[in-house]
Amino acid sequence: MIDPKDKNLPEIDAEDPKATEHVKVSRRLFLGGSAALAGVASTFGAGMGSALLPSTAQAASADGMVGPGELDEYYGFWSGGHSGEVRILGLPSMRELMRIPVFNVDSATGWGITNESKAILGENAPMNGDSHHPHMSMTDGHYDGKYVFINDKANTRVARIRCDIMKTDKITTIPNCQAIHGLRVQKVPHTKYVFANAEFRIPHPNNGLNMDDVPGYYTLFNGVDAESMDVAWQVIVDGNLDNTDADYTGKYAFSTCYNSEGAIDLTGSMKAERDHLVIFNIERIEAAVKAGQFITLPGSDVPVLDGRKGSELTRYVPVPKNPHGINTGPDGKYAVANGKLSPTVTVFQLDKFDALFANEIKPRDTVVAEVELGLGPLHTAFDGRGNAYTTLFIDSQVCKWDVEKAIRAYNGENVDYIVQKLDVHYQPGHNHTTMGETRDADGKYLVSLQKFSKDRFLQCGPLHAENDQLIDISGDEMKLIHDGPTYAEPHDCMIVHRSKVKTRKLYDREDPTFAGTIAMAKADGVNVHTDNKVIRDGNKVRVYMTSIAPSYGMNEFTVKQGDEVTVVVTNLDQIEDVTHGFCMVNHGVQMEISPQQTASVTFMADKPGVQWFYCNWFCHALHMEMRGRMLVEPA
Ligand code: CUK
Ligand code: CUA
Ligand code: CA
Repeated sequence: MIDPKDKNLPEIDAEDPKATEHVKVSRRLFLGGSAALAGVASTFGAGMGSALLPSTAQAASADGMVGPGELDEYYGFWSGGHSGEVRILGLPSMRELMRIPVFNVDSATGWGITNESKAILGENAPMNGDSHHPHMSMTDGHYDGKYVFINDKANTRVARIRCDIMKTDKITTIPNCQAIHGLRVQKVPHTKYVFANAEFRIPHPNNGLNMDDVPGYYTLFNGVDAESMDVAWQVIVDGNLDNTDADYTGKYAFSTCYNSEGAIDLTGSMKAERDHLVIFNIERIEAAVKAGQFITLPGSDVPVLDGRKGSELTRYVPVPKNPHGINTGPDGKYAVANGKLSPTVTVFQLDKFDALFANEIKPRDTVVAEVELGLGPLHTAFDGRGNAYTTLFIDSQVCKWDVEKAIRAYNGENVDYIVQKLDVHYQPGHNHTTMGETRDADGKYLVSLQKFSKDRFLQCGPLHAENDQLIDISGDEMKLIHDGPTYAEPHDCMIVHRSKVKTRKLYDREDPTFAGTIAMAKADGVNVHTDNKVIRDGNKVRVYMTSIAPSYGMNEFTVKQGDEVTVVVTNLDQIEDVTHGFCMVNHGVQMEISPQQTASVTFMADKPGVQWFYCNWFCHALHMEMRGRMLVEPA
């Protein structure tokens, strides 16, 4: 029997050239390991093994091609838009490696179905979501591989994904707000805060008694504590909030606003020639919280500070027109606001913000360039060599431009700051460069995320895939090298060198995601590593079983009709990639149980008779045979 304390698990480093051999050996042992099944398993297993395993674990070749069995150089974290999930792609292959359910229900893994996921989502959590902005935690402006944070615009939430297991581990609903849109992390000294913009202005209190007081509506800028995931503070702003980013000193965060007009309709929100960028002074916000200079709003005890015009916590810089993305360059000198309804980008010099808050200069003095690029600038990325890449939504182009030259041109010099325009297909939103939102921008690849694919792929009915294009930016010229169809609008992505991410191959038996379930088992006197037991507690029945390919530790269990049944499965397999499942047929429940994981699900035994359960993750030559009976005695 496996000792749960045994940490001597086959941890394999993908960078280790011996890794593949090691995995192969483990798999051969596993598939041929049972004497009784050796014939079937080894025949079937050999084929399965060679199909699943790369013959070499080499890195991508320099031309951007990644052959079968070769590993990508970068992890790309993609938002899944209104699918509510996050996806991991490998770059440069653009292969989809994994999906991480976050603000959605996932049948494959049981996210939203298992007790462990419900504990993270909350009992009555909404089951839809709209994720936009995935961003990794940083230390001193470098990705630290710990967490990825993502917003849910649909239900005003912020979630955290643990990168060691690539699963969501915390979800926070932001109070007093509607629609969290922009999200970025504090880059320096480390990600203490996740900055989250609430987009829609609402009355406060929103009790139905003041709905016509439109000028009295407001929205909030939120600082979420990255470790506890509690909302640390909220700041009331003028206008609304769209996107956000932070600087490389840790002192400032800033957000674009497209509705400085405070309008409640489209025409109204396009009236003004300029909206604004709000700059938030983090030190002053923290000091004000400490000094108790805040209010609370009904229904939460989060400190709420007033950052409207005239406040010492904020500054408002006029920016043309309905600006959208705001992006800090990797050298920390500039941030670029993208004009959307103006053909311009606005370049802010970040070291002028101190003087602005000291009232030594005027807000617009922080602007060092405001130059024309083309129609519909939405987002900007950087290559670390002084170039910026801005998506032009209406022109369907990426515009590469030289930031220093743009500043000189803005100052009257006759220089051409536009380096190249490349057609993309079609209507780009976000774009992202490899490591481009950190100090480590390496200028290798640019991903441009298009809202429309039109004629680029085989048709699949009226609903079209989006089109994510990969562009080689390592040379002087941008070169389009790949089209990648994606589902449900990945607004944003971020691209991390694989050296920054260390994921586990097997679960740690002490993993906090199932600590609650283990505690429940202990209270029932059950050791989940050794026991296969049924515990009755009134009309609640808890069924504890182990699993080792290709069988559960229990062939059958008996309950009474009307019982509430909780099935807890612990996967004792120690071999990488041998995930089991548990599905109770006709009961709407199934789940993933990866190696060394414990997972549980609760359902009503409402139908009498024989009810079969089975393993729904292909785990073995005898995977089909991995099944059992729930015997339900009629009421
Ligand atoms: S937003 Cu969608 S293209 Cu939500 Cu970052 Cu700009
Ligand atoms: Cu266990 Cu399939
Ligand atoms: Ca506007």
